[in-house]
Amino acid sequence: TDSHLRHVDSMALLPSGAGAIQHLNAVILGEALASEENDLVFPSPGFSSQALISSPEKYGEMYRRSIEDPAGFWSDIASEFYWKQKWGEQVCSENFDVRKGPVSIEWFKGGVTNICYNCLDRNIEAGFGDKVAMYWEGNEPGFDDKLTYNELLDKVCQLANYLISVGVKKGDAVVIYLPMLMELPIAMLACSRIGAVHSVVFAGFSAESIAQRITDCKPKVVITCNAVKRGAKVIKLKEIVDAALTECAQNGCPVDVCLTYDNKLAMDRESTVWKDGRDIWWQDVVPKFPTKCEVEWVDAEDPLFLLYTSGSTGKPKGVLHTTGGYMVYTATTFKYAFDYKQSDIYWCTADCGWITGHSYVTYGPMLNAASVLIFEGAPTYPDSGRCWDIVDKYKVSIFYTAPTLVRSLMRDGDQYVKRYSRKSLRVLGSVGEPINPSAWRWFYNVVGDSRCPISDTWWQTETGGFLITPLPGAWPQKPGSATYPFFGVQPAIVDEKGNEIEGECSGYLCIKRSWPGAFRTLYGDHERYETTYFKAFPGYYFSGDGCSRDKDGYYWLTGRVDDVINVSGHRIGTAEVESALVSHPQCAEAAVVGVEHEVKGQGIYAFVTLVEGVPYSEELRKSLVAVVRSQIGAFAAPDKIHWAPGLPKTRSGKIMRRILRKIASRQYDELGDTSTLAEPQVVQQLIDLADV
Ligand code: 6R9
Repeated sequence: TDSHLRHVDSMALLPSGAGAIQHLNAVILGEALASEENDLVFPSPGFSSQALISSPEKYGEMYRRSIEDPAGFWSDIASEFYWKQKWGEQVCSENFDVRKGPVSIEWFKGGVTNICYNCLDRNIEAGFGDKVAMYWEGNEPGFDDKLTYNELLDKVCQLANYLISVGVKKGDAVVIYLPMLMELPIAMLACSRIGAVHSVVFAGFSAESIAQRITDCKPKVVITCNAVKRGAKVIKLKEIVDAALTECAQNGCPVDVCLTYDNKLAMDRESTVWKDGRDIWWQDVVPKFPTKCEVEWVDAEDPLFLLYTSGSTGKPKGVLHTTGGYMVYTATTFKYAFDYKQSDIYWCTADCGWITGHSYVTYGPMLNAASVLIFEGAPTYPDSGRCWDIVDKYKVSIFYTAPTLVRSLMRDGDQYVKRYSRKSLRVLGSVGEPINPSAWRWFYNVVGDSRCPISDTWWQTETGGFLITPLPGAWPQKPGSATYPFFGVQPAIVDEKGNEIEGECSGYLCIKRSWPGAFRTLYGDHERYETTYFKAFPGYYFSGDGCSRDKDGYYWLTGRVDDVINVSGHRIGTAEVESALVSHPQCAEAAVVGVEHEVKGQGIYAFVTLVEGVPYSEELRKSLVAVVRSQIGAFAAPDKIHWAPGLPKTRSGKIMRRILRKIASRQYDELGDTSTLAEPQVVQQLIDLADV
């Protein structure tokens, strides 16, 4: 039997426990303040009674079916979407076990559909044509826009027709490098409409990073804009793309077309760098195309998009998601984890350059015909009250963000929050990294006025959608815990040897069976897919995260256990930063570790040794930081450069990161055994130079 099923059964008893009754009473008496002593935070009876999943029993029933009969469970849900042709006999076929052959995952194979059709045409047919699909709030307060589902479909079709006209066909890659304009989801949907595979590159990545991704997936077309304003700063995106395209052309990977949106609010056309024959203004061509475009029907297992993410080696991985399973999974997780109702106004602060913006700005919400807010700007511009100003302006009811923003707003003070009513808020969400209990409580008590459940959703680029998440209204929350697995998800905590551990325990978080939204491969490198995710613990998908499970069966994510750092919810491979640093002509060697950071969660701490004879200086420090900015992007810039005459290494030459982590966090009395070091004296040297 499944160990989680047993937890589910015992959870059904939770609200009758003595402590629980006390909490329940507190809720009823209106004293439901989450405090240090209360480790269970109950949804109010009013919330639960209207919730889609209103009790642990209801969850237990659905969860049980999803595990015992996954094919039946997911087919029923999939049938709510439009399929040109239904999938074959087998709803799911999978091999998770490398020992039995190549890893493969297929859902709804043989089914023919289109995700853009399901996001737009299907919803319009169901009567949502005049409903607002997207609200857009610009960087400057007072600049806004919106599109109904009808209008959005027109725009998507025009762009789709343009892409067809320049030769983009089913299966071709299109790279999108855009800020949070409505044109970004429009571009994603236009690609999926014609069966093209989009690869969105976060508009904070450097030219080198774009070039690396272009070289990997070889798009015919790149879509970008001239510039964007973020806060008070203008960022000239086209210049960055231009540098990337020049490099790609030199390396034998030319791009034919660079479609450039003219973002008039940030920059004028005349000063935009331009290459005739390759570059073309979006506004000059796209609006001339018809507003009707036939969809390209694709197999459920045809690729939908590529999204590059960091791993423990230098080269980013192209995570590949396919169409059918991803569609069913993102729509379903969105609906239940946020207790979605047609009257909701939904705002997710993530950028479409990351997976959260794919699954929970674009596809998940639009598959549910939701009204989605897209925000171009910085959340603290012009001041720290901007988010709540926006919440009140649009009557946002579901607000989904990252712990790093919660912590930074918390530090700025309650007065910015209290200035606004926020009474439209109903459900809050958190993603990207573990949310520490004190930030959770501030989010709950101050932002949500102790009324709104928080969905702390644990998932990854690879998983496509939520795997462990609260279902608000179903059960009490514990600040800092992502609570319970979503339908169909079987988590397993394993020890170093790969043995599953039962009950209250901690270890490595794995998943036992596939779920529809799982990624199918790493683009062009299935072997790396198997090695990274399926070989560490054969028979399981290994997430790379540490985790513990408490006596009530709640899951607590504890962070990455590999060489990936999580900075403000962005995954950064230590190896990527190291290789950028050592490309600096005066840097001999670099070792990067993560350190605790008050706002960002983790900060980047880099130890560097210099080329013989080069003196360390403030100027050199700056140029080391600059090299990381230019090779990866500003968000990966090290917080600290620690000059090191030598690095602690084993006799076989391996850098002892364990020791570096302790030095970085100034825990000098916890260095542990240093006797195996080739040169033990370097440790003291490093300590002496810590604050130089
Ligand atoms: C969606 C996303 C994935 C990594 C993941 C984990 C961390 C994300 C979390 C969380 C604790 C949560 N993570 N959500 N840790 N609680 N609710 O962020 O994808 O960028 O691929 O990062 O983020 O460490 O492994 P991605």
